Amino acid sequence: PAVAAPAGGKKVIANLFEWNWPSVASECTSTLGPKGYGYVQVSPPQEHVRGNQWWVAYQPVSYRIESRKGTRDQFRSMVTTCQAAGVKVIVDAVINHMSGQANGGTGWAGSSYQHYVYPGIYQAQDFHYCGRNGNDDIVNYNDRYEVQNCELVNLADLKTESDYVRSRLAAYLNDLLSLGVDGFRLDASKHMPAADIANILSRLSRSAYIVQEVIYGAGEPIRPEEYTGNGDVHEFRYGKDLARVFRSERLAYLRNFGEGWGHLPTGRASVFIDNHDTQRDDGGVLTYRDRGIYALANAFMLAWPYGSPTVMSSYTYSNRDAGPPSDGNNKTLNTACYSGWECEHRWPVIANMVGFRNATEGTGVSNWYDNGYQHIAFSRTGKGYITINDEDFAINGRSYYTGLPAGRYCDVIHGTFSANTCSGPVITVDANGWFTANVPAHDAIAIHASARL
Ligand code: ARE
Repeated sequence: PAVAAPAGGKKVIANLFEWNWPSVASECTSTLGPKGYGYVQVSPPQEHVRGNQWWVAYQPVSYRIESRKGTRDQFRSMVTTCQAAGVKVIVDAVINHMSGQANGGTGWAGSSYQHYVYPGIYQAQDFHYCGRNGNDDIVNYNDRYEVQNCELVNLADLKTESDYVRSRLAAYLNDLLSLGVDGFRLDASKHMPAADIANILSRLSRSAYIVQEVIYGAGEPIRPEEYTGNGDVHEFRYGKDLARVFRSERLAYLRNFGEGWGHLPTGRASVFIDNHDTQRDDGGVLTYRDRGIYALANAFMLAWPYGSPTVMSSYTYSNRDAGPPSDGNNKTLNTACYSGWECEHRWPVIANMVGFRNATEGTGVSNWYDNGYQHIAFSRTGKGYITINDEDFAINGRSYYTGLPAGRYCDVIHGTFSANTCSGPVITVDANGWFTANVPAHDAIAIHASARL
């Protein structure tokens, strides 16, 4: 059985895309745990085709937990270390398909394979051959049969309606559960009927957090809502809409962002500013390249009570296919933040706003303010307050009504709160719940109950 939303008070997910297992483990201890991240999402851990492109991970050739990111033992020890640091582990699970290379070969861990033959695992009879488009590839996303029975970019498409395939996929997920993982991102969920996923999940040995990748496409027959019975679903409209608001519309429009914009129900939506696909393939979204505006968009996401937020953490790339920093054998190197790796989850604004999210969990929005354009502010009732000024000019000397208890609060956008001290400016809320401050252009101020001096 699946659980719908990340459980517990710490729900923010850090997606350490393509990090190797030893680096994930040390990040859990040094940063993710201390900063209050509840989960880390890791890239696909199973054996995959060889190559230096990042996307080799999305072409399984066996379910051995051995990849360019590390061995089974390293994976197991990473899970243990993260959990000891209070961080749960979500695995990107590729269960819709196997490899897509026309020719066979030897996988990362030495397993031999051919397209449609994975010895001891799957044979030709375990795949769909949709009989369309000359090469069985998906062309028309407006055709449900084609999307769920043809091949996504030539990837051998598993017959998820078959009992054998379902049991094999459940065995893979159960193996990961036996290594201690807490949840799964189900890759390419749109390409599997929701009922097939439900059947596979019914075979899990214990409950797990589930988030499904079903990209909303205008007019497409397969809709994200079909999958909410299985768990959370990525809400791709969130990052696209938010980018448009920041780039060319008005922050004032955000007062009903989320369900009010036709997005998924808040209790089922997994949200992010960008992910590993949209940062490459979707020119509109905000990414690490947008620097300060990207940080502000993440601050809004973490402050706004809609969905379960994931903070993306990227490696630096200049061409779409390039893999992460690796050695001569394509083994992923240990992460070096700010040198080949962007480490957005460590950016002070983003990392400190995780604490804001945790401190305000379960509270609603009140005291909304906007100037009609790019300056907004709101309370998370009784627990926190944020004002974002994305105007090209500073807004000085304005007073804000927070409704918070009187006190001295750390401005976590400009300072880090630890051991009862604030490394940045302190905001004083008066006995009536007001404070007065200057907010520079394209900047913000945020205060919350867990960072009060
Ligand atoms: C690579 C090569 C291909 C080659 C293939 C097989 O690029 O040329 O044919 O290998 O040899 C990733 C990469 C792919 C890569 C693949 C396998 O992005 O480039 O192919 O791994 O190595 C659709 C799906 C959605 C999917 C996106 C990318 O619905 O599920 O396409 N996203 C996930 C992952 C990807 C991953 C895969 C799935 C495959 O997040 O990283 O691919 O495991 C509209 C529709 C969307 C559609 C979108 C793009 O918006 O609404 O549903 O998304 O168009 O087509």
